[in-house]
Amino acid sequence: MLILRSSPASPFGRKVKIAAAVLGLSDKIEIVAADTNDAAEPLRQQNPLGKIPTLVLKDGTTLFDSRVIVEYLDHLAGGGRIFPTGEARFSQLRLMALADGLCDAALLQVYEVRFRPEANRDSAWVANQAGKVSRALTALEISPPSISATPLIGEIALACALGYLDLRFEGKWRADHPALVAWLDAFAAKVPAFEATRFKG
Ligand SMILES: N[C@@H](CCC(=O)N[C@@H](CS)C(=O)NCC(=O)O)C(=O)O
Repeated sequence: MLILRSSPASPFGRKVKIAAAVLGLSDKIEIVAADTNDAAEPLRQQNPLGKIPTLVLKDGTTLFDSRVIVEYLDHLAGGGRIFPTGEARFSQLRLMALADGLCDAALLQVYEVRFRPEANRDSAWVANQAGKVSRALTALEISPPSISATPLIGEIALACALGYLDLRFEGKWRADHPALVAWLDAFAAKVPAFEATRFKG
């Protein structure tokens, strides 16, 4: 059994869970919750960065980050399933980079509120992070990606990024991005794992 260290609300962990479901590997992965703030967490030995998701292999070695884990799962499933080959690979890698970067910028804003006392917060820095999210959404709204018969890694990453904005930013992105809303609805209809992995806490 593989062990996935993650938490239910993590957008990067969700990307791994959806990839596993699409590849038919969910029953080979046990999900073990990890608290990234707990200094006693074995996670810090499993991944020196102390970040989730981290995948523990059968021999005890570990893989991180989410980009490496999803590529490993694709390899286990025979390869070339959610990571296309040829030129198409690079448009999916670029889309994943954009979606993951959007998530990073969103997460940093959440952490600013969660971990920094209000008096110490830097509004210009937060606005800089918000700008990354906003520009990424604008670029995606102008040219929404395809949704492949078997969802590809960039598409999965984008769905998780938008899901994270729904979870932590009250879905405010929806009002100005109708094409992306339609894209996410179509993705959810095609990929049951999207709803199945939604954090309901
Ligand atoms: N690039 C990483 C990002 C992972 C990440 O930022 N995970 C967050 C939770 S969603 C985390 O572990 N935060 C705790 C920390 O940064 O210490 C990936 O793709 O896996």
